[in-house]
Amino acid sequence: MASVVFAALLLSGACSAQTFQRLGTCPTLGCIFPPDQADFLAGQYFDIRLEVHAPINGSEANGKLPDPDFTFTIAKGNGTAVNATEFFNTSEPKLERWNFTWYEDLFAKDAGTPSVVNVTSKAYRKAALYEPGEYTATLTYNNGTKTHASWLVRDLCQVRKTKNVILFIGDGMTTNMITAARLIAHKAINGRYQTKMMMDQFPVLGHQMTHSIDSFITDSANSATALYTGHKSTVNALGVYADSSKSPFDDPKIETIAELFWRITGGHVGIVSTAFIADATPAALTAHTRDRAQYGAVVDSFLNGITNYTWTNWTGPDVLFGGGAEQFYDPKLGGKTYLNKNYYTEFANKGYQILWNNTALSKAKNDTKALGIFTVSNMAKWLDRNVYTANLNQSLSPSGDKKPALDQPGLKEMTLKAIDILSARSGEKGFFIMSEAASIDKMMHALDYDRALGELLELDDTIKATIAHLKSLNKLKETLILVTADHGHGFDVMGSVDTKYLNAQSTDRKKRSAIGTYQNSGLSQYAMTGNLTYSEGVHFPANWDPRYTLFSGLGADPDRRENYQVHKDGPRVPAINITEAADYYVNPKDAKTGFIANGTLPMNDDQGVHSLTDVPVFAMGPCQELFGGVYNSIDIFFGMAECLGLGRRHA
Ligand SMILES: *[C@@H]1O[C@H](CO)[C@@H](O)[C@H](O)[C@H]1NC(C)=O
Ligand SMILES: *[C@@H]1O[C@H](CO)[C@@H](O)[C@H](O)[C@H]1NC(C)=O
Ligand SMILES: *[C@@H]1O[C@H](CO)[C@@H](O)[C@H](O)[C@H]1NC(C)=O
Ligand SMILES: *[C@@H]1O[C@H](CO)[C@@H](O)[C@H](O)[C@H]1NC(C)=O
Ligand SMILES: *[C@@H]1O[C@H](CO)[C@@H](O)[C@H](O)[C@H]1NC(C)=O
Ligand SMILES: *[C@@H]1O[C@H](CO)[C@@H](O)[C@H](O)[C@H]1NC(C)=O
Ligand SMILES: *[C@@H]1O[C@H](CO)[C@@H](O)[C@H](O)[C@H]1NC(C)=O
Ligand SMILES: *[C@@H]1O[C@H](CO)[C@@H](O)[C@H](O)[C@H]1NC(C)=O
Ligand SMILES: *[C@@H]1O[C@H](CO)[C@@H](O)[C@H](O)[C@H]1NC(C)=O
Ligand SMILES: *[C@@H]1O[C@H](CO)[C@@H](O)[C@H](O)[C@H]1NC(C)=O
Ligand SMILES: *[C@H]1O[C@@H](CO)[C@H](O)[C@@H](O)[C@@H]1NC(C)=O
Ligand SMILES: CC(=O)N[C@H]1CO[C@H](CO)[C@@H](O)[C@@H]1O
Ligand SMILES: [Zn+2]
Repeated sequence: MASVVFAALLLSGACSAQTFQRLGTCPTLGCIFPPDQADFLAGQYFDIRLEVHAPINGSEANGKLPDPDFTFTIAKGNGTAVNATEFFNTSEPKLERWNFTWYEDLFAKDAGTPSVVNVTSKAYRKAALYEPGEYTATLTYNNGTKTHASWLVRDLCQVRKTKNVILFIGDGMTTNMITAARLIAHKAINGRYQTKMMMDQFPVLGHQMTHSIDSFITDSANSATALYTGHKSTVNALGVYADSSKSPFDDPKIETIAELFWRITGGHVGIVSTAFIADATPAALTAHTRDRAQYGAVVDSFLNGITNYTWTNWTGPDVLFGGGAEQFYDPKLGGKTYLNKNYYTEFANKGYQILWNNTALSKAKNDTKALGIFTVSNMAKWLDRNVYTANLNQSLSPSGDKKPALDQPGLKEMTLKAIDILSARSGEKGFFIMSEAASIDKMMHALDYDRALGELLELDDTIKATIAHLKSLNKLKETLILVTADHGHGFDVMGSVDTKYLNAQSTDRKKRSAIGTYQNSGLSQYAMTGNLTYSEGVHFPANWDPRYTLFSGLGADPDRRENYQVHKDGPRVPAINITEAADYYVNPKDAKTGFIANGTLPMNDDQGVHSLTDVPVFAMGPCQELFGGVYNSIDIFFGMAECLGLGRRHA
């Protein structure tokens, strides 16, 4: 594969390199966003961005100035092409101009020779297509050159079939990780598990493909955009297609499931995550920005909808639970907030109860909107909250007073309370809850597999408790429950490790003899020693530090040292930079008894990376049948939207 790409590169010049792109989804000099192959929900709001590129230097330079007189038409089916301003009954947008630069390949980057592109552009805001069927959008530029985009408005049933949706996202969770979690927390006798994960008991299983629109590996921003809007996008983009302009806020937006659900049906929304709440997976429900790092603006969008832009009648979620206090508290205390405001005050002024710990969460009123922010940064991991509790002793209090955040809820407590509040407040309108186990991904990045699997088991425990709770509230039958992921990480279990033997050896090569594969892998000791009752009833390991651990991991890592033992002092830091440059080496403090394993990642990567694998989708409840089989990440949006009856064939 690599040699084919290289040969093509030699033949056609640097513009076919794929490490860098002039602009993803725009191989020609005329760009239409949404691009070719975009699918829409009938009535879903979206912006259109047109760009005409005039490369000034580099392999594509053609000596032309950017065309200010391009035209844009839309045709429904085989019908006549109509001027877009007429088609959308809007006024002609103003012409914008800018320049941007990019590198054609790594040689150009090393040499510091960027390609400069001069751009003319227009944006049509808040368009919608109501009639199902195919459309052809055509941009005509440079005296007759054309770019066509085929768009499809899917013909979905408009009858609502579910009252509620709960979407669980195990960030970065793969089937391999679920298999490993099952191994350490469920008892098996002679190759037969005696109990199952809750996920294992869902009636419908699907596989979703997670590719980006313009790269085959995705990040969480981009994949959340696909799951929530039905439109694939670019790495780091939240609820927008990425244009080439400098501003991270002017990119063409697409309405999300949360915004649609509220605008169309008046349904109520809850957002729960163990990440800092401005992180991509929660953010993508309301934020629309090219740059997922605009954390302050993301928090503002939870409360006020799209910043400075009238889009829908969004008035904030009923529930917003997670970490990330630094985007809320006063800048005088070190807060990094949007326009230097205190967002606890902003939320309180709009009627939210403000919750800072698990005690307050459990006592919170059910009939009032709630903002629960339980720590600075990401929430504490299950393993630290439940086993290595000394690690909670850090200056992470959500108030910003630099005390420790000792009384943090877990995903389960947050999700169950979200259900109580949304049940009490949404009445006949129903609710949509997104609940994210964020640190499966975060701990996979850190190669801290114990913590990652602990988070996964907490997710499973949360799903189990959610089902029981919905049953007790008599809401299980009217709630579609989906469990899925947004991308994978390279991870699997290939055997076991005799850590006692490994720790006793003095050379790296000898330490590797401690690894047992095939018949020497033996059986899981995580549930078999220690407190059996605990592990059988609750399905977490009884012993996180057995002599025989898992030989786990996979290829794309930084340099690190492996001893295959639980990291008792807190989340793992496998590699650190020891020079002025970001040039990462084995962290001398990590896994001291282990052996050095050189990585394959570029030297400036200090953590593991996402992988290509399809990820599982488990479905239970109304419309569960829409989620079986193999399909694309965007189909999850269309499945949820269809089940909630969100399509609209008239303005
Ligand atoms: C499209 O319509 C607008 C407004 O009527 C007009 O200003 C513009 O010139 C038209 N463009 C084309 C290509 O006809
Ligand atoms: C256009 O017309 C052709 C031939 O009549 C037909 O096969 C095709 O389905 C039509 N396309 C659309 C988008 O209606
Ligand atoms: C593009 O860059 C050129 C030279 O760097 C500058 O002269 C020109 O004004 C820029 N154009 C725009 C629209 O920014
Ligand atoms: C970019 O286009 C503008 C307008 O056509 C022109 O004034 C400017 O010189 C161009 N910049 C370059 C670097 O060619
Ligand atoms: C379009 O054609 C005119 C007349 O031939 C020429 O002056 C102009 O440069 C062309 N513009 C582009 C963008 O090709
Ligand atoms: C919104 O408007 C304010 C005030 O005009 C401005 O300071 C801020 O940068 C804008 N924010 C965004 C995200 O555009
Ligand atoms: C929990 O938060 C409340 C305020 O919401 C505060 O009064 C209480 O002291 C906190 N409890 C703990 C254990 O931090
Ligand atoms: C919230 O609702 C749950 C039932 O779903 C109930 O057990 C709990 O007592 C309620 N809490 C308050 C504060 O009303
Ligand atoms: C085992 O777990 C049970 C249930 O959580 C607990 O009550 C008991 O104290 C535990 N026993 C030991 C020895 O840890
Ligand atoms: C292997 O890792 C060690 C420790 O980080 C480093 O010093 C060494 O340069 C690495 N070797 C290669 C080939 O990258
Ligand atoms: C948006 O708000 C909800 C809740 O108040 C209403 O139910 C919707 O009718 C409203 N939608 C529009 C288009 O105003
Ligand atoms: C890019 C980067 O992070 N560089 C840092 C690497 O570590 C050295 C010393 O610890 C710092 O001085 C650099 O800033
Ligand atoms: Zn990640």
